[in-house]
Amino acid sequence: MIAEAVAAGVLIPLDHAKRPGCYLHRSNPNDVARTENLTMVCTPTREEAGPTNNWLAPDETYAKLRGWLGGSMRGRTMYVVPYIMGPAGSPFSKVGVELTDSIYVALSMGTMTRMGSAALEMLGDSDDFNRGLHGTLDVSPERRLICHFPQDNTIWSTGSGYGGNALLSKKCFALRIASWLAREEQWLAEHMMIVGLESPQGETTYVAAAFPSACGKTNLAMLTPPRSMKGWKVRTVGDDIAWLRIGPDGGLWAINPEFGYFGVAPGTNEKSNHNAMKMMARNTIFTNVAMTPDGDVWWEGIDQPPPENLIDWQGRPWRPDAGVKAAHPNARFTSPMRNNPVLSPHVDDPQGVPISAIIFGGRRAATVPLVLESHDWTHGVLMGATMGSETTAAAVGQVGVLRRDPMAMLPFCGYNMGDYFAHWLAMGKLLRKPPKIFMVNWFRKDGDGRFLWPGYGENLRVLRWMIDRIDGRARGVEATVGLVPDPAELDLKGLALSPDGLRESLKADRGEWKAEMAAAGDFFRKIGPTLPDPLEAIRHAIAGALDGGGGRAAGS
Ligand code: GTP
Ligand code: SPV
Ligand code: MN
Repeated sequence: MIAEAVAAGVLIPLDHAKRPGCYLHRSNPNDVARTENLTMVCTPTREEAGPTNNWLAPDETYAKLRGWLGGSMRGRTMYVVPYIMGPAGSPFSKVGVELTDSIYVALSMGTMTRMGSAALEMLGDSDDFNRGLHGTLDVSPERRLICHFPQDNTIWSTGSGYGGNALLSKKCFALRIASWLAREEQWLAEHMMIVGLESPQGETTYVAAAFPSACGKTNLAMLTPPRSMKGWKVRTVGDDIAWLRIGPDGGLWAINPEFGYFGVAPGTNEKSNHNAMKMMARNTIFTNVAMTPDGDVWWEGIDQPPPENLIDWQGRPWRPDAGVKAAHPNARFTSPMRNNPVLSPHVDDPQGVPISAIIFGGRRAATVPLVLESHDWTHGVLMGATMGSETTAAAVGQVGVLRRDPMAMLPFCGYNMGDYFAHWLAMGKLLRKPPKIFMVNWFRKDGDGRFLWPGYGENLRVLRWMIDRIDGRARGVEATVGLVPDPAELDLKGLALSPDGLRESLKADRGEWKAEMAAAGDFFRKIGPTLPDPLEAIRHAIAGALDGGGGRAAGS
């Protein structure tokens, strides 16, 4: 199939001495990221999809897409792609079958999922599988729609060949449809990375983090500890999606349903993510990166000067003074997880790994401190439900616009957002050993627009404070909107950070948080009648405490 894709010009071989088994794919320039405005939840009623999703009526939508798809694969090869999300045989796992006329999609699914006979074996005679139908058509935005039919466990996607629009296992099944199934079956399908943090004493703490697209999940999942933290080991379980269930111990257990990483290339370099650079040294499909004249890859932030005669992501000659980017800002690598040098040995465990902390975070130039701990589960759900983040190139549209992105699931929740919040609260009641919930922000800026916190590997310092809180070694300081670290509780050895800079990054400013809680209130009004009362009650109490100058506002 690779040879066929090369012959068809879908894949361009890279230099196999430098990058064995690696290929470049250039997508249609009109098709370079998820299209949220063309993504639909097709439930019988509009209310089931809720106010944050685009909705279309199922019958009419099936009919319309049937019209577009009819005959569209004539003369093309149709690939039948059976796959498992999750380890084979795990009670967490689910089977899907995607029909696609894109060889790029079929090959990518082979890296991103456990594809092939294992899936057919697991399925057996059952008809309990996700039905995915993907037709590339003529890659016209006029005939592009990504439609989810949760009641039918079905996804039909047309007119796009890119990432989350076309690899139906990923956002479409493992998040939108799975979130629907998870509510029915009392579990959670979340846009979260999963990582194990092993202390020098050999104790491993697992945390799961929900950040919006292109806000740092892959990087956090495979970070290299700072030099001063010898003896700490970071082990990746997942980099994008977590399926979480309540275990026999009453705690939350997580698997990564995927088998590979579809990661953001720009900004990835030896310093920021050494492990990712190693991972993509072989058996990787690069999409929309720039190509060097000697058959290697290049992108902005790779930390190497661009060689002469670079070819840009659209296949055109590029020069540094061209004033345009050589790689698309949403250029990606598709690598097998087995290539990750710090892959967790527990990644195939059928029962998953036990989660001690859930972390919410976004891209916030202001307001949100480096880290904030919630007072309890309900307050933590409020943190997730009201989190904001600046938009990125992972989706079509303006970049850098602040929007509410609850639990990083705004584009991925397959049902009514208010009902989703209620499901989170209900899960909290069922958990006898709930994880702690934190919020983080690696992206706060100073007055000159520079990041206050160095980020990447240094983020382990923040994760260690969380572990100290979980194990009862750190106390934290009450800041009305949550608990922040006492600066003395952070291990800052070997880090060049001014005391002023640290104070600035840890600050929860009363005025900024009043505005934040007001914005949260506006968002809650948009959710409408399905919004659970306890969330509005805590939001109101915090807003009141900020007004009145009181101390602790939220709590059980
Ligand atoms: P999706 O795959 O779209 O869900 O993205 P993601 O959440 O996995 O984000 P990823 O780790 O790929 O990071 C996205 C961009 O943010 C890349 O350009 C990174 O280099 C950059 N980034 C990641 N972590 C940090 C950090 O701690 N600080 C700063 N300043 N940038 C970061
Ligand atoms: C994201 O946008 O969150 C991604 C990339 O992980 S895509 O698969 O295109 O959705
Ligand atoms: Mn993602």
